[in-house]
Amino acid sequence: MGNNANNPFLNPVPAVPLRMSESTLNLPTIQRGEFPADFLWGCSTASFQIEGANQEDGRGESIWDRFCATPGRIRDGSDGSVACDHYHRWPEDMDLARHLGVNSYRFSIAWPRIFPDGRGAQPNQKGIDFYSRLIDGMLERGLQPWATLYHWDLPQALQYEGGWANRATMDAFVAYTDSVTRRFGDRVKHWITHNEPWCTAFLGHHEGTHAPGVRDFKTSMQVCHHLLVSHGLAVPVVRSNVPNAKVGITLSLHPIVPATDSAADAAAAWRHDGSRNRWFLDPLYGRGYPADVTALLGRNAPEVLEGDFSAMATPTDFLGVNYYFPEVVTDAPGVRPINTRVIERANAERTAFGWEVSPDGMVTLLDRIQRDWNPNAIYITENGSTFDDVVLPDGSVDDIERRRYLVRHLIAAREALARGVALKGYFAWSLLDNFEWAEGYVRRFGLTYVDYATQKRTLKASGHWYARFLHGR
Ligand code: IFM
Repeated sequence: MGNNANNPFLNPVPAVPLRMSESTLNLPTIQRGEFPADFLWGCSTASFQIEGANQEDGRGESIWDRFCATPGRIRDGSDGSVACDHYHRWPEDMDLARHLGVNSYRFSIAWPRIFPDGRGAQPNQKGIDFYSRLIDGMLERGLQPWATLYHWDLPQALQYEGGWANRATMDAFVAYTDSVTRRFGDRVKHWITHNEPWCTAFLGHHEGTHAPGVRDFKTSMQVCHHLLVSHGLAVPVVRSNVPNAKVGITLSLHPIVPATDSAADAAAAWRHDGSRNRWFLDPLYGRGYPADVTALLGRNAPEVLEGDFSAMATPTDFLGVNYYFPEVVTDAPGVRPINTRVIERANAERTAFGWEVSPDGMVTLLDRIQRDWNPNAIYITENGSTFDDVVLPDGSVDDIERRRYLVRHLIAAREALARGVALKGYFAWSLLDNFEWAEGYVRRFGLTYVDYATQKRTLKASGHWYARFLHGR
């Protein structure tokens, strides 16, 4: 176990006096006991966002290292070279997770630590050793490991060959999957192939605001296709290497709301839903791409080879849903690619990112997923918020808004269960403040405040609340 001696908030779970009482905050009450006994409680992170040590122990360069090194790409000019220094401080971080009372922990494996050049006959042993220690550390603390295979840090060597636009990257992904599931499958039973392929495809290859910074719509559609096919190709590999495996994919999904009652906005909302939600869920659940969206795409539709649709539809054990916000959509003729525009609903509550806060939207979304695609099991694999945290003179962080956000979304989860959604677990994003991609370290999503100058971790009031909730107080 890590060194707990200097960790004032560890052991026992503190009855921290809150600066504002729950009644002052007008928070509805919710208790862990209102959820099924086998409901999974967790928190999530991702390799590039927390690990640092990007040149240590043979790790290869990733597309995000390259992207960060390109001037103007990251808002505060930062990079992931140190991040939360989790590569060295992971025991302390796993102690934190255990302290919260979660029974599962979602992390991702950095492909360039395993195959520095993207592929090879043998994996990098030091990379394997790191994750092996980390996984053992989780198990020692009673945390069920949930591993994501791809959370955006593609080896740069593969990008030189075209990255996800090249079908050969799918084969490299399957080989990497084979390698890590052979080595960790004795201890890790829960595997997520991809995290949020929409972001990799469209932020990375259409808008160019994420690595690798490509701006070409047709390419983004092909990348999206290869991500979904590679998911399907990886699933049987996981199953063959991992006894009793549970495999799924995590999507970023949104309830889509028409801006007005007009028929034009309703049609726009349906088109937008097609590109955001149905484009992913339909092929994963065996229906191929939605015909209305394919028609709209015209020459930008991806090239689909024989066998791709059946690969994409490989049955999974669960669907991971990352829920953050609804999208309000208006008809916008001439706005490429599908004549829609996302607008901001007047007077809506928002996080510091500008994302609308809508716990009801989570209920609507989960209900709709269950009705339209009927997954065996759904896990909220991410849900969380960023606000401008202030460290008070006594060193504490009283993040009232994040606490409210968390409570209200857990109430939404309870409501979804009551409506019959097969919701099996909830992972808060994130255990720690971390590197928020193009926003650098400006945005903080953690239940734990990280002082990046000293690497000191301080549980925020939201984290204290989650711990009390999970410990049944
Ligand atoms: O930080 C990200 C995470 O990597 C993917 N899902 C959304 C989070 C917040 O933007």
